[in-house]
Amino acid sequence: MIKPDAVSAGNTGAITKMIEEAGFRIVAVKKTQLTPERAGQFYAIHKERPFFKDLCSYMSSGAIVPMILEKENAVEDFRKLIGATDPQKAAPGTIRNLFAKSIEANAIHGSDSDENAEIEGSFFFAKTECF
Ligand code: FUP
Repeated sequence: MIKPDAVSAGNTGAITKMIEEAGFRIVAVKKTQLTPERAGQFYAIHKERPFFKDLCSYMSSGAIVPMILEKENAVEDFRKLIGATDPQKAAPGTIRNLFAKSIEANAIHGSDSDENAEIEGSFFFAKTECF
């Protein structure tokens, strides 16, 4: 999911190009916006964390671009491509190193397991929207 800071900065195209050049196939993609409630559902795992409320208001502050991606070893390879959560710690050349503004507005989200990729994919897309 390309997050509001990166979409509003006009970086959707540049980030999508990096994703495709890294060998990922885009199975589904759209532009949409979350309500604070839906952002809270997406990040429910963090609901007890001090940053949860700010995260929900940030994640619903503008358009996002969720995608379903396909590749061998996709979860691990995508986490490498996007870099560490905190852009200050993200390796040079990673998406977060190049485009993130802060630990909260960190440009992009990637699923952390195959199981969560299934759950997060169906959060945004019906099976009939996947190619
Ligand atoms: P990641 O899997 O890299 O997206 O990172 P986490 O699941 O740990 O965190 C999810 C989101 O919570 C981050 F993308 C941004 C936000 N976050 C904060 O705003 N502050 C923090 O200290 C940690 C995470």
